[in-house]
Amino acid sequence: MKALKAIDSEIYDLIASETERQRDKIRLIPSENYVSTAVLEATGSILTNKYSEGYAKKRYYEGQQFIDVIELTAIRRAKALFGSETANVQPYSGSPANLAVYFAFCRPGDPIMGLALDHGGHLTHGWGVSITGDYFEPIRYQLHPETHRIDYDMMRDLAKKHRPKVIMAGATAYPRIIDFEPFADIAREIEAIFCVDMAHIAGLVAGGAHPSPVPLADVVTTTTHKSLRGPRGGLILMKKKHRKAINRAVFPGLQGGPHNHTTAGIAVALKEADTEAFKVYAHKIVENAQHLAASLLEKGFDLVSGGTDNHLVLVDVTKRGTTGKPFAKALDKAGIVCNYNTVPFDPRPPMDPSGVRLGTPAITSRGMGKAEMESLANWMARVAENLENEDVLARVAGEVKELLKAFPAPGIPVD
Ligand code: DSN
Repeated sequence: MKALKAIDSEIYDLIASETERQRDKIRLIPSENYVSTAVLEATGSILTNKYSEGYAKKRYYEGQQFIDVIELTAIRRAKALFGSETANVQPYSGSPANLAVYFAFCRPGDPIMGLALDHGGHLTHGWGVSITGDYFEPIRYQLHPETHRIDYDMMRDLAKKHRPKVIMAGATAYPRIIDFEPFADIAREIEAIFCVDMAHIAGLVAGGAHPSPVPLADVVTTTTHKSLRGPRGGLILMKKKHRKAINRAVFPGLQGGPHNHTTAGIAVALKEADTEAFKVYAHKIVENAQHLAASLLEKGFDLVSGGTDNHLVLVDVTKRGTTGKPFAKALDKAGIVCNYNTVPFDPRPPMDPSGVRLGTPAITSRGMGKAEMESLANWMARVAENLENEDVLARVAGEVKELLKAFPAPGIPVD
């Protein structure tokens, strides 16, 4: 980044510091990852210079000879990887992708249904502070109070009673496999649109480590940057019968020109995900999460639902005598980055809830395995016992940094 350094050393230095942070800390935020150098190169390319409102062969600006091919390539690869009838690769990210679904199929005030945010859903699944909970009538299903699994009976009963126009499945803090069939069944019965927001698990679905929602859902939305390991962006997979409504909702309904540099990065990531190596990666993510969960249980941590089937572990730290925020802050000082998170039926507020959320996509991209998951659980236990002991936290940070030297991160120079 010689030019950047010469022109703007302030931003250059900040990017350099962030690069070191990503290199020297164990990143456990389940929605983050490391993209490949190839994805970085496509995303940082001159494609950022081009406007392309519209869709391939039907644009409002000339000069689309290469952009059209890039977008069509991304669509072709998305269809092939996920087995979908068609795709839209233009949403700026996951939230605009979900908004496009509501805009395509609902009018203001219509009922929409999703998993409650404080039970692991997403803001855009109808939470009150989101436009989706304000402009529509949100119906929220929850987890079962004992099993902490999705309460499919509650979901079905609420759907029958309120007849939502869109039924949303998908989560941001749910460690278990989602059974898409009950959603598809009730959506068919009440003639609702069945949408799956698979943002967290898209990489697992691509690699065959989680059942695919694509055959059952009318529409599937996803971000491209989480377990799928692409640039920050959005993607909508859909049945052909919904193409017109969805495409119109994305553009001109919600967005202007697509971010062509991102589209190219998505295309590259989709190519990388359509390989044997990525299938191995997806299964390894789950295996690592399960090793991490087992090691944490051994160290006396409480896990929501008792474990995990996917990339994510939700830890209730109440019995360790702490809460999510101080624990996450102490972990950060110790070189382990996660986010504090509510647990189901949490009596505590979202700014200092009872849990932390951990995920294995990024550390699996660095090649970690079972032994490292055990070290991680040991460090987390040490941190929980020494929340305010700066010496211990600094010692753990040093050990973490040392370990990471053996696990180079994709896209990041070793020094
Ligand atoms: N912000 C994302 C996450 O961390 O799960 C959801 O969009």
